[in-house]
Amino acid sequence: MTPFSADEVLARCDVLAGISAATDGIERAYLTPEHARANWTVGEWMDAAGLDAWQDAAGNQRGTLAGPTADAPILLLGSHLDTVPGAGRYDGILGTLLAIAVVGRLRARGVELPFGLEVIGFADEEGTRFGRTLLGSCAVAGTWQESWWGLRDAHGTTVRDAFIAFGLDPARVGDASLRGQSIVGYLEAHIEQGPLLQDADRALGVVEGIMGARRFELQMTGEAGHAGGMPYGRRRDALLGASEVVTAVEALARDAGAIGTVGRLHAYPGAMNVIPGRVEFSLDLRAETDALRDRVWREIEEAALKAAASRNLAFDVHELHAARATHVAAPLAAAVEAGIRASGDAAPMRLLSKAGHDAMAIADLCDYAMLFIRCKDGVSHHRDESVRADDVALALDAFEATVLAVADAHDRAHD
Ligand code: HGY
Ligand code: MN
Ligand code: MN
Repeated sequence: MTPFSADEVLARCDVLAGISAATDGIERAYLTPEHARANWTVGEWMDAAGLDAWQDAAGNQRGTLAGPTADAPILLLGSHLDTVPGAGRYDGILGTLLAIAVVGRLRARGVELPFGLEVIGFADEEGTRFGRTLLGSCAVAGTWQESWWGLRDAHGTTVRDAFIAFGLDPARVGDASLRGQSIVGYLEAHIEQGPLLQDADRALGVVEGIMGARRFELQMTGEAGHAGGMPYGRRRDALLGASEVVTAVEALARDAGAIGTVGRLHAYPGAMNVIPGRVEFSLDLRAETDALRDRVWREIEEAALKAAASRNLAFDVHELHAARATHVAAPLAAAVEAGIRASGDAAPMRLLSKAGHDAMAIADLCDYAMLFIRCKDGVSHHRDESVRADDVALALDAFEATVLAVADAHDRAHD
């Protein structure tokens, strides 16, 4: 197989797909044995591309290529290596492996850049294990929060204990941060996770910005009771209250042009002949602006309190995650556009990302831009995620040309 080719990138996606805690779709969560194996494997590929591979203090897999001088700035490239449960093989993974291949190609051609390069395979973008997303990229951005040490996974293990079990020292998490360093920007390639490129018959697109998101754990509490004996008028059925919220989420978000999803719901005690006394459920809420997202949340909360009051239930809210809507930096987006043009598309399509990305955390550290790659029927967060090999070849050309365009712009600015 040709080194640093699209075929090699795709074969590596297949290799990583085999590093999974589950067999029905891929599952690779933060600070697990699968995470360690993926980092090790990707580290080998980083080394082969000429990068110095290392794992940082938050478990991100990084590869560094020194710049022309000791004080040269660095351009960051990357995406994430963790997955949702039941994942496909390209979300995050493809962008990380494209970045490594681009570095390999530039080195093989002896290209000299005016900055150093760092490829980062972020360790926790999805928030699969601890609920709070973007832990890896926040560590790199220097925005790690002390309160996250106490977050627990489904088995009650805290982030702190998981760090120690993984061989990381919680006291050193700050070492992962790039704050204070001279950084040119961050570039991320990612599958679109929506159908717009396919519908427009485009292989690639340039991202304009990323929707703001909030995630909540919600709870309705009523009273468990006998499914036969307890008359309707005296029931305090928490699942009926939660169900009203689930449908209100769709109606309110849809009307407002936002997106709301209840992806998880557990009723307790969870028996066929017991009225559900308590329900825990999640809410993922996204919108183009933070103001819109926050307005829709207030409407959802109001609807939930109303449903709770009418059924004599208690409604509780725990916010797990909030990420502001961000916009790409125009000069870096222009480089992505130039990259796509160099790959043969004279008028690149622009899109807003409805999916979250490490770039939204890295936006607190430096400018960013993103390249989107068509995925079949927009399917993602599903085992059937699929990309075309010719699209990946175009993405590789475009991403390499993007780095060269950033270098040109950097040279022009510093001449
Ligand atoms: O959920 C998201 O938007 C991302 O795929 N983590
Ligand atoms: Mn994802
Ligand atoms: Mn992703």
